[in-house]
Amino acid sequence: PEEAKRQTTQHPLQLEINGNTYPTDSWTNVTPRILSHLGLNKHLQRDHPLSIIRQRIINYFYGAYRNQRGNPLFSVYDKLSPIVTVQQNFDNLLIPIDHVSRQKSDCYYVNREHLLRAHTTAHQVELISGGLDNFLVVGEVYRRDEIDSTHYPVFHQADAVRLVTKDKLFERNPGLELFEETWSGSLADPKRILPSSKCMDQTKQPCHTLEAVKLMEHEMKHVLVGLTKDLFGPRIKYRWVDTYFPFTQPSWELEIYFKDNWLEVLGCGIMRHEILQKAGVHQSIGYAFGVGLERLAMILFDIPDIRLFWSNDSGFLSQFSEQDLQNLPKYKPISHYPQCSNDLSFWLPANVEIDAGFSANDFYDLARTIAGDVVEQISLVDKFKHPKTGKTSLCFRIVYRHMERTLTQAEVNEIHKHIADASVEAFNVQIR
Ligand code: FA5
Ligand code: MG
Repeated sequence: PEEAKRQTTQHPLQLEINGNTYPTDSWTNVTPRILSHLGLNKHLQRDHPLSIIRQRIINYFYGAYRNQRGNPLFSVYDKLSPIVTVQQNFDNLLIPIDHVSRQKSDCYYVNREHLLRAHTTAHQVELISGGLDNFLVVGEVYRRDEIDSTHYPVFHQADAVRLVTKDKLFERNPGLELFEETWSGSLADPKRILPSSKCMDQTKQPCHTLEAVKLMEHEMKHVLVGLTKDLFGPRIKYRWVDTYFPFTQPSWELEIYFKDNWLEVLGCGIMRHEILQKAGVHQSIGYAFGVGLERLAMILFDIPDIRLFWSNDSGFLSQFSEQDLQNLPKYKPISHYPQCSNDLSFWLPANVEIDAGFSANDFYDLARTIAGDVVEQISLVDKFKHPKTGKTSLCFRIVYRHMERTLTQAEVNEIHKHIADASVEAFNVQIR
């Protein structure tokens, strides 16, 4: 009975995640529901709006920064495991030991050492230590939060880091320096994580020269405004707001005017030099930013509710396509009445094949003509050629949904039968 009670009221003694075993402890607060999001990779799912946003951001950076040979400067990491250490998520980024973002009430902890990353910035130091100087990290992040139209406990971020050396930054002004002459080169021990000073300080870090910081700030803001205009068009209304992050100084947020409100879409700043030093970089200055993909996608596609990004409803998913990334349609609200899906299989006449005597579009038109708007979506789910007769068989999945009420299965069956009959009539097919 003790064991049964422990299992229902507490966590198991250990958690098995992605093939790794983690002992649980008093910090463990991940739930099976939250863990079920691991590996869903919505940002990599073909035609998903988050994947479209990911590709638009990556393509923009590929275009904005090229090396002398014309190749993209940035590399992309979009499959890193979301299970990170407290050191990666907080300590490495100089997040004060008493910072609210570390609390159990704000994060999903696997145990006192490991958590589901609360931001993609968690990977910054390991990638810089590995020698990278221009990179993007894309992935889902986990934060304990309410579930409403703009908040969901799992959402996606893209983080970027760009490091530049003195020679590169001052190409046109040789002789200028990145670091103040008076600066000794040593900073407070980055391993000592101090309690927060809780103040927003927009002045430059003491180690940097003003010229270096101003040039980096200018380049970063220019690129981020460029991204914003690439996504939302040249007339988009935006503003920069001073802010505080423990890992950047100075720091800003970019807000975009959307539906009569200013919506914060990203945080950014000049990277704290202690972080670079700890990662083995001593002769560069860097900028970094982190952007929320859902926020961008909601603006870009006019998606009203953040929960829709997790929907498997084909009425939602079928509206987006990565065929033409530059020409993206606005989202059309789907009704909330349930879907009903019926398959229709038939043999094409002898010697007729798809795109040779029969076109799927003709079938779609016919179905629409017969059934009207209760047809939400049709897809060709199977096609094969009979080895003996040489005839082609097609199977179409038709998803029905009424905009104003729940359709009964009997009603759907009747409409479906009409479509089948009309297909026999129009295309001389044989229903299977
Ligand atoms: C961060 O997460 C920082 N790591 C960003 C950063 C990176 C700053 C590198 C400087 C350098 P913040 O918590 O503000 O910052 O989140 C960044 C973005 O994620 C927000 O601007 C917003 O677009 C998105 N975001 C934050 N919380 C949510 C949420 N609950 N739901 C949806 N999107 C969110
Ligand atoms: Mg913020």
